[in-house]
Amino acid sequence: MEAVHDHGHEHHPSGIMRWVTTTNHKDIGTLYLFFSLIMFFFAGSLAMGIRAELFQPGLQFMQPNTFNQLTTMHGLIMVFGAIMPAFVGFANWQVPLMIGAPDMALPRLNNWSFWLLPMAAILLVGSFFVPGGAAAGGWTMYPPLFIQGGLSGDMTIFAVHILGISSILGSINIITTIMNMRAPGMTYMKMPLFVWTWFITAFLLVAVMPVLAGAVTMLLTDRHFDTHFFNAAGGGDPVMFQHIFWFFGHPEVYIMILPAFGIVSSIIPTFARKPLFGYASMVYATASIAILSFIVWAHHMYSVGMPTAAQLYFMYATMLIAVPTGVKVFNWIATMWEGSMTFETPMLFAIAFVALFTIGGFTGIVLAVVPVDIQLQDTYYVVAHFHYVLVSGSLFAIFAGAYYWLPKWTGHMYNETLGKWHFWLSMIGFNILFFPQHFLGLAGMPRRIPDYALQFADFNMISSIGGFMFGATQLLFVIVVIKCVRGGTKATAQVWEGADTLEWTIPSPAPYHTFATPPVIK
Ligand code: CU1
Repeated sequence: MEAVHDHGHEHHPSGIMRWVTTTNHKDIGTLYLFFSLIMFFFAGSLAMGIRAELFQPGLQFMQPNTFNQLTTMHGLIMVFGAIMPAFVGFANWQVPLMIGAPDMALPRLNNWSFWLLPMAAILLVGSFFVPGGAAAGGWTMYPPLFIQGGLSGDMTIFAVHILGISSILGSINIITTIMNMRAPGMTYMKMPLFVWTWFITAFLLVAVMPVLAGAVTMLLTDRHFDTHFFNAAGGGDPVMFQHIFWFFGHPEVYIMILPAFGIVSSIIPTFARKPLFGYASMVYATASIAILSFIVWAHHMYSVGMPTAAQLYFMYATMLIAVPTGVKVFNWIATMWEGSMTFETPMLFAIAFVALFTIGGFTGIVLAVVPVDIQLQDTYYVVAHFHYVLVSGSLFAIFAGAYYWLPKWTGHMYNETLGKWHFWLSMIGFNILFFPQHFLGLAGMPRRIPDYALQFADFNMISSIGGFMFGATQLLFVIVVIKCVRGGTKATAQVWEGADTLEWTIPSPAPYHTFATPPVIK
């Protein structure tokens, strides 16, 4: 019998070929996470350029067109290159472990999903260096501006196509894995919340990435074959692009936040030493947010001249999202309530997430109000709003998850002192950077301009100082990761005192024996 099964040694490529040919979900997760980190620093350095230009009025050390390209590329690369791949990296590492699967359902497709990304990144980053300037249209790629220009716009469009293919393939893999490869006994309502949030996110991606692909394909044919989809002179309608783009764009916001909810819902119970409060309501709230995200898109375009009835509809529908989101915030607070909390770096980032993401949520409700939005649209208030959602929301959750799972991924504890410095400097730098932008927006400072009137000078300088502080602080994170990968204290199987070894596959809510102190049932 032995001989029958002896196929000799399997061939395992080493060096770079290991990473090119890998089908292992952990390897691919690592690839996604490192790719995301590189893109984060590239897009972040563009933001440093933006804050340098806006440090004082009248500086103008770059061409206005270059400044516009910085905002476009900063947005596109952060969204598609940094935030989304980071969450896919978390999914690759954690989803199979959490549901007790040996790997992803489609390992070769998984490899291809990742390796499409560097190709898209080369196109996207390369579009920056070719003649054109069409990429100055902003990350939303609105016509008519985006219809003009040369090669750079085509490269951006093609990059978006490839990124979309990568996202769709990755999502099919995640859905297939979760539906088919759960360990016996792992019913849907026992899955850890991180798995649930990614399950729902994957459906959002499959639904809306083709919509974006359609929108940019129509842009492409408008650019080259005069199809006039969005050209009013040829009978087309530029507003139609905005409708199609935001039908993708609003669910995209939730694609970048639902996995963050899942990460935070994993971390808070561990460091509060209590099971997650309201597990089922968390699942239903996530699903409600996902469904509502499809029917609110035109809140991004109140000023295009929609009828009042449509404006009212989109206003009330948008406000409705605050209900399931509020359920989540209260559940996180209830989880911490009377818990025996400790404040290691993952917990600090998770708590900051709950506090600061909620500020971004509140300003979202402010902006949902039609007459308010008509005043504030295209001002820095909007910039402040979505950076509270995406930086102190998505990014802080990514940091929280990275610190939480680094010991699991590398086998070593990270340096807690450096982690805490990273957290506090990020927390302070972030708020100095973005809080004053609310005031700038309320005072009427428009977004996407390379210069501004004198009355905006003070808050811009404060914002830029916060920006440089926040940017420089992120180098600490790289040091933490490198030190952790290379060595350090061996991580125990338990890792965190609040969670036992079963933490990686336990159903959520966890059975009582998962926690150091059993919860008191009153
Ligand atoms: Cu939206």
